[in-house]
Amino acid sequence: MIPPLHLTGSSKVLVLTGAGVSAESGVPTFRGIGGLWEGRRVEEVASPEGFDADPKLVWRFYSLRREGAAKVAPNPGHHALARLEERLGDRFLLATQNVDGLHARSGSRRLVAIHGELFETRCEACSKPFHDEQTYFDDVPRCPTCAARLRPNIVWFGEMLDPAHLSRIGRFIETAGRDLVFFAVGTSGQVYPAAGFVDAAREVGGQCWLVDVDPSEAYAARFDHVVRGPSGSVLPALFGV
Ligand code: BV8
Ligand code: ZN
Repeated sequence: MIPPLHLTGSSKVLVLTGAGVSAESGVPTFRGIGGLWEGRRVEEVASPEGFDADPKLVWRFYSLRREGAAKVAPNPGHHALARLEERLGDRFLLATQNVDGLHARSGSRRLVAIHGELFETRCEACSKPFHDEQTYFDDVPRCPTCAARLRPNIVWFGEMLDPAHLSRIGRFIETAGRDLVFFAVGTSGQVYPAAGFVDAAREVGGQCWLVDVDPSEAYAARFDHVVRGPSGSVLPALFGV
């Protein structure tokens, strides 16, 4: 039973999504794979140390994910978020931890990809990120300008998130104040700083909702409402879109 969501004309909605929102599209979640990939902890592979230790292995990890992500499509949960954005306009903001590009493909525009983009590559030294759907299984690609290594444009464990992203989210929370309705959807709330957004939302008096098929206890305890279920069916019903 989904409690009716009551949005007023002044409600401002901030949504944080995690791997769970792409699960129904067929993208495996981190918790689903037990946090492991080919027997290694994802935190090790997705890190600057991991890239320095074995850049070919890390490019293999992201090349396989590029192949996987290219074969999947947005699900009704992604579409519901794009429709809610259409309805609310600048009273809506979506921060995603996902790098699979599915929110943009479903039409989301007021979107902050706080952990980077799987289909973007950048030079370690000089270049701005560029759209790149290529896979690199044989050797580590080099920058044509300065010959430094090319890397996925992903925020790895131990790396800073883009300060511009964080301040955009912080400003949204501050200006919303008590009008804020915060949703975390399909995330286990283990990775910071994203896992701390709910605390910032509570600070300003916002109402906090968690949507998850199997919410993690510790994270759920920080929310006013917990809706247990798959985002693909919960979000369209909850948002009435
Ligand atoms: C930072 C890109 C520091 C990679 C990702 C030691 C050393 C260094 C840092 C740290 C450290 N200890 C702690 C830290 C901080 C660290 C952190 O939080 N670590 C955790 C593990 C404790 N954070 C960082 O490193 C961040 N940077 O802190 O910088 C710093 C400070 C100053 C100066 C310099 C540096 C950077 C974090 C970003 C890491 N990059 N992604 C890639 O994707 O390859 S994180 C990656 O894992 C994802 O992006 C995502 O964020 C995270 C996985 O989390 P979820 O999305 O929640 O997925 P999960 O599988 O866990 O959960 C899915 C949920 O969905 C489940 O609850 C499930 O029940 C639910 N679900 C499933 N199906 C459905 C569903 N729900 C609804 N419907 C369904 N159908
Ligand atoms: Zn370069």
